[in-house]
Amino acid sequence: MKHVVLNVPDISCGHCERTITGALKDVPGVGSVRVDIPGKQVELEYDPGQVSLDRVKEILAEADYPVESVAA
Ligand SMILES: [Cu+2]
Repeated sequence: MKHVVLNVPDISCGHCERTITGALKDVPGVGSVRVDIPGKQVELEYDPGQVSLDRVKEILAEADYPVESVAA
């Protein structure tokens, strides 16, 4: 599993958190998802053999939470 932290500036509240975790949790290859609301970041684990980081970014963009940059 790879670990990544994404900067998602549109995160503002618990609703955002639920939308994001809901969009990602059932995606094959995505492990744990953590949303840091004050930090406006999404931290997740994924298996690059099953899902690409580009695909994760696409899913977030489709959920109206575009990724500004990769933090770590
Ligand atoms: Cu919100």
